Amino acid sequence: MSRCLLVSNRLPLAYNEKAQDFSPSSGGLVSAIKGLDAKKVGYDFEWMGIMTDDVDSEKINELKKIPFGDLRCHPIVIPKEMYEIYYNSFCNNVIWPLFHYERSMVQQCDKGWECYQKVNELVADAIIQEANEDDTIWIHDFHFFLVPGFIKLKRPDLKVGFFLHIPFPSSEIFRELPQRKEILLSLIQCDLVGFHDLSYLTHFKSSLSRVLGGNTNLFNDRKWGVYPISIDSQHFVALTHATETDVFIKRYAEQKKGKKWILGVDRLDYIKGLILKLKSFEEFLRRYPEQKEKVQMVQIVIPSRTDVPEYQDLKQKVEQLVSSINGEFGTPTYMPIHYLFHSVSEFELSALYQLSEVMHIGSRRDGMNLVSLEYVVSQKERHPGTLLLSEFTGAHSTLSYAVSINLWNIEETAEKIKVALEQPEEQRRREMMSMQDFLTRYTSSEWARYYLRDLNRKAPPIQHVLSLTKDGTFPWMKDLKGKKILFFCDMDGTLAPISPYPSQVRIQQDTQELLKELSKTSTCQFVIVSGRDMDFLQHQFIDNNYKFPLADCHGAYSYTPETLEWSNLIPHDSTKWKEDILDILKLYTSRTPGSFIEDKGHAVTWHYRNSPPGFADFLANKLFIELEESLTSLPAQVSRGKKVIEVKSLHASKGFFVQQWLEKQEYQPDVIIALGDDTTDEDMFEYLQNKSEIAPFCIKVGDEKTQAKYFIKDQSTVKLFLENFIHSV
Ligand code: GDG
Repeated sequence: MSRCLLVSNRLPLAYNEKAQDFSPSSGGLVSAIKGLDAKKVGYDFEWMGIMTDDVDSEKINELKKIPFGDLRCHPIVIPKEMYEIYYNSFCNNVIWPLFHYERSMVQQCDKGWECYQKVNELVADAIIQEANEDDTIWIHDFHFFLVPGFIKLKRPDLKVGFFLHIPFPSSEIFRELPQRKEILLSLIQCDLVGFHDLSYLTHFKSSLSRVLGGNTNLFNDRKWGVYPISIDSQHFVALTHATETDVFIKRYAEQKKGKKWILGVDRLDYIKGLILKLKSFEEFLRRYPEQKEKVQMVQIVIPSRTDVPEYQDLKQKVEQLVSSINGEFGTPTYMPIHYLFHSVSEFELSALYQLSEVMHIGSRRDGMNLVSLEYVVSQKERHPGTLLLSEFTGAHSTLSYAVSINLWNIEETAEKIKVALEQPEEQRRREMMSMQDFLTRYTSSEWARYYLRDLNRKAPPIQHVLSLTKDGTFPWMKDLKGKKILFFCDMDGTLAPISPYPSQVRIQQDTQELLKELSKTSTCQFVIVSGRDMDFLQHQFIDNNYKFPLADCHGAYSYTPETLEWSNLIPHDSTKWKEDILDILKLYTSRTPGSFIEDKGHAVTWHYRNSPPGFADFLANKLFIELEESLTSLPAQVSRGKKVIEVKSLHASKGFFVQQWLEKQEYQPDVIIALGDDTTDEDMFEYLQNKSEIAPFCIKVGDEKTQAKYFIKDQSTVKLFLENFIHSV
C-alpha cells in the first residue's frame, strides 16, 4: 500500500500540561479521520501536525515512536509564540469568523498574516523533508491554505490534495479578505481541492473567477470536487451495544420518567447558534404551555477557547438565557433545560443519542456537523428519534429526511420542534432507517477512499496526449535531423502571451531570437497561421524582416515572402453576413463594460477578457446562442475561444487554409508539425490528423480538451520547445 501523509493543525494526541502526558484531541476533524480504515481506503496513513516547542523534546520524540492506534505521528515543532499568533490572530480571528459569515467578529492584527505565512512555510518544509516521491500528501483545513503553494514551489512533482472542513463562503464575503489572492493562488496549485457541499465549491469557483479573473477555462474542473465527510459508523453502532453505554441508559431512563428529551451537543462557538436554539425552545414552551413537564432540553456545551473574551462572553449569555428559561418555565419538579458545560465520554454520548426523542442542531453555519450523523447512526429501529437540522450545515445535503430549520426564524423553529416531537413512529422509523442505511455504507473510510481515488486518478482519456518532457523535447524530435519539415504555428497564446488588449500583444525578445534562427533553417518551412488581420501580421513579421509565409484571419488571406504579396484565398462575397452580425455585437458591447469588437475582414471577434467576469460570461452565453440562431442560413460560423466569441466566414478556417496550402504548394515535406493553443487551432489539428497523407505531430498549448496528440503545458514553455526543435533539425 502506498503512503498517505495526513496533515492537519492538530495531531490526534494533544499534550496535556497538567497530566504531563498526551491525551486524545477533540473536534470533528480528528474524530472523522481517526476512524479511517487503512485497509478499506487502501493507503498507509501517517499523520503530521503541529506541536509547540514548549513541550518537552523528549516527550515529542516519544510521540514519534508510539503510534496512535495504527497511525504513526510526525510532530512538526513550531515556536510557541509564533504558533499563538498564527492560531489565535489569523486562523481563529480572521478566517474562522469570515468563512462562517460572522464578519463583525473578524479582527485583523499586525502580525497575524505574517505568522500564518511563516507557519505554513515551516509546515510545507517539514512535509517536503518527510515525503517520498510516491507519497500522497493530504492537507486538511483552513489553517494550512498556503501549504500547497509552498510545497509545489519546491516540489512540483509531489501529489498534493487539500480538504476544507469549514464552509467556503460566498465570493461576496471571501473577496473582503485582504489575503484572498495569496490563498487562491496556493489552492489552485493543488491536484485536488475537496469540499463538503456543492454550494462551497460553487462559491470557491466564483471566487476564483472574481479574484483571479482571467479565463475561467484555465481552471480545470478535475481539480475540485464535493466529498461530504462521514463518520466511523461501525464504531458508533458498536457503542450502542456496549455495556458501558447500557449503564448510562439505565441511569438516565429512570431520571427521564417518561419525559421527551431534545438533545443538543455543541462546542462553545458562536457558529453553533446556541442562543437562537435556546430562544426557539423558549418560544416553544411559551406557545405550548401544556408541554411543560413533558419535554426537556439536554444541552451539552463542550468548552472551547475559554481564554478568549468573546467566547467567555458567549458562555455568559448562554448561561443567562438557560437560567432565565429555567426560571420562567421551571417548577419544583421540572427543569426545562439540563445544561452541562463539559464533555462526556463516548458511552455517555451514545446513551444520550439513543435516549433523546429529538436531536436539535441549530448551527448558524457549519462545514458539515458530525454530531447529526452520529445521532442518526445511533438510533435503534425499535424506537427511533427525529433530527431537527439547520439548513446552514453541510450535513443538510446528506441527511435528506431531517426536519429542516432556519434558526433565524424563531417562531417557525418553535413549530418545527412541535412537528419533530409529534412525528408518527412509522414515519420516523422509515426515514431514520433510510438515512442510517446510507451512513452505514457511506462511512469516513468511503469518504477518504473516494477523495484519494480522485486525487490519484490519471488524466481522462481525452487527454491521451503526450506532454513535453522536463528537458523540453518530444520523443519523435530525435528523428528530425535532415528531414524536410513543414511547421504550422499559431501566434497569440502560442508564440506570444495573451494580453488584455489584442493590439498590445508582442512576441517577447527571446522568442524573436528563436524565430530568427528558425528562419535561417533550410530544412524547415515555418508558416504562421493566425487569427489576426493583415496589418497586424505585416507589422509583427514582415516589417521585422521575418521571411515566413503568413496566413491571417484564420487563413482567409495568405502572404508569400518570395512575391511579397497577400492573396485572398476565399470568395469575395463570403462576408455578406457581417453587417447583421456587427449590429448584434455592437448591442452586446454597449451592455458589457470592457468588451470590444475586432474586425478582421473575414471574421469579427467579440473580446470580453477585460469585463466583469460573472456578468460578461452570462452575456457571452446569451450572445453565443443568439449568434448561432442568426447564422443558421448564412455562410459563417460562430465559435468560442478564451474570453472571445468569433464569427467567421465558413472558409476562413485554419483547417481550410492548411488543406489549400498542402494542395497548392510544391514543397513536399517529410514531417508536418502544427502548434496552437486556441479552439480555432483545432480545425487545423483535425484536418491534418484525418486528411493529411503524412501523419502529423499536432501540439496543443495548454491543458484544455484537444484533438492534438501532444501538449505543452503553457505559452511560456513554448520557448523551451522551440529551442530544442532548432537544435534537432
Ligand atoms: C469541524 C467543522 C465539520 C462533541 N462533544 C463530545 C464529543 N464530541 C465530538 C462529536 C463529533 C465532534 O466532537 C464534533 O464534530 P462537529 O462536526 O460537530 O464539529 P467541529 O468540531 O466544529 O468540526 C464541522 C468537522 O470539522 C469535520 O469536517 O463537520 O463542520 O466545524 O465527532 O461526537 N465526543 C465525546 N464527548 C463529547 O462530549 N466523546
